[in-house]
Amino acid sequence: MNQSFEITDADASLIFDSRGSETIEVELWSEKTSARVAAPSGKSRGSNEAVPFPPRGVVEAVELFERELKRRLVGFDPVDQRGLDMVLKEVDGTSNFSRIGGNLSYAVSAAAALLAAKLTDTPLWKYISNLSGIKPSFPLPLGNVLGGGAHAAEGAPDIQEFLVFPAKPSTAEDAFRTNIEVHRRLGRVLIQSVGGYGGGKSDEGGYAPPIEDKTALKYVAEAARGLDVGLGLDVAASTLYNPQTKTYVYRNRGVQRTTREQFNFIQELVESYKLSYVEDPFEETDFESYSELCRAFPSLLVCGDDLVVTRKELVRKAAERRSVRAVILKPNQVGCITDTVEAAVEAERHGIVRVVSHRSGETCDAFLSHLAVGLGGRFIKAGVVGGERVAKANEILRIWRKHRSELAIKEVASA
Ligand code: 2PG
Ligand code: MG
Repeated sequence: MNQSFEITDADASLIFDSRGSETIEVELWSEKTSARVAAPSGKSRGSNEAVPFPPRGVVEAVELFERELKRRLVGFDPVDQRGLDMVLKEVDGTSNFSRIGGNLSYAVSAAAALLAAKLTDTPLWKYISNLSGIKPSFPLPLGNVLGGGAHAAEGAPDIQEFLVFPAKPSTAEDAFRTNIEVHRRLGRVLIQSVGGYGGGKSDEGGYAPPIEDKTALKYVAEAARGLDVGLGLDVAASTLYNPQTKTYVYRNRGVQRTTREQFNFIQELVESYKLSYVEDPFEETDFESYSELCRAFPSLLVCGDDLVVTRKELVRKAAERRSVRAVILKPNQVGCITDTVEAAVEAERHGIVRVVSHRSGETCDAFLSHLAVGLGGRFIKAGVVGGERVAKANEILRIWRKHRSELAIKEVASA
C-alpha cells in the first residue's frame, strides 16, 4: 500500500548566488524531515525560458510565496510531483512563470522532490530516475576552463565557454581530476604567454584572458595535450546575434559574421581543433543551420541550449528536424521537475544525449548532480573549479562511491 505524506510547513527566502546576485531558496517540512533547494540564475538566457523572477525581483517572489503559494503547499503530498507542479502553474497562471518567477517555482518543485525522496527512503538520483523511467548513469564532467562572451569582461573571447571532458576515465575521481588538470595547466600557459594577463576568471571559474577565440582554443588544446580529453565550445550564439543586421557580432574583435560566415567559422573550428561538442553555434530560431552542421559532422555532438530551453516540444522539434545530437537540461529554464523530466524523456526517446547543466550564477546546492545521474545524463556541465561548481562534482563522487555498482561510466570517444 502506498503511504501518504504531507508538507507541514514551507518557507522561501532570499539568498545570494556566486555572482553576488539575489536568488531564492525554498525549504519544505514534513513531520519527519525537511528539504531545502536553492535556485541558480543564468545570464545568457534563451527567449523561451521561464522568467526567473517577478518584476520586482526576489523580494516580490518571497511576497507572492507567502501570500499565495504557501497555503497551497501545506497539506500537499510531496510524492505527488506532477500534482504539485500543476499547483505551481495554476498559482502562476502564465505560460512561462513570469508572475511568480521560474526560480521560485523550480526551488519549490525540486524541494518537493528532495523531501519525497527522503520520506520514501530513496536516494534522490534514484527517485528522479523512477520519475523519469530513464536508466541512471554516471555523467562525465563537461567543464569550462576558459570563458568569454556574456560571462566575462570586455576583451575576453566572444565565445562564451571553452569546454573539456575526460574521454575515457577509469574512475569517477579521475574524471574530475582530468578537467582540473587541464584548468591548472591552462592557467600556467596563459599567464606565461598572454602579456599583462594576471589570471582573471569568468563567472564560471574559467580563465578570461584578453585574447581572441581561435587563440583561446589553441591554448586550451595545448593545455589538454597528452591527456585523453575531448574539446568543446558553448558559442551561446544568441547572445552574439543581431536580428536587425542578421549578423553575429563578435564585439570584442570588431567582427561581424553572416549566417553563412558563422557556419564556416564553426566548421573551421571543429576541423582545426577536432572538437567533439558544440553548443548553441547558431541563434535560437535557426534550426536549419543546426541540421546542416549535424549533416556536415556525423559524430559531432551538436547541442541545443537556448534552442530548446528544456522544453519537451522544442526538444521534439529539434529531434524531428535532426538539428541536434545533444540537449542541455537546466531545470530552472522550464521552472519545474515534471517538465524537466518530460524534456529528458523526449530526448531519450529520440536517442539524444542529455547534458544536465548548471547556470552561470550558482550556489553550493547539489540537487543538479542527482538530476544528472537520475536523467541518465551523458554529461554534467557544471564548471571545473570554484566552490559552487565543485559542490556538484563532490556530490557526484558521493553518489558514485555509494552506488557505483548501479552506475556505469560511459566512454565518450574524443574526436
Ligand atoms: C549556458 C549557461 C551555463 P547561463 O549558456 O550554457 O553555462 O550560461 O547560465 O548564463 O545561461
Ligand atoms: Mg549554453
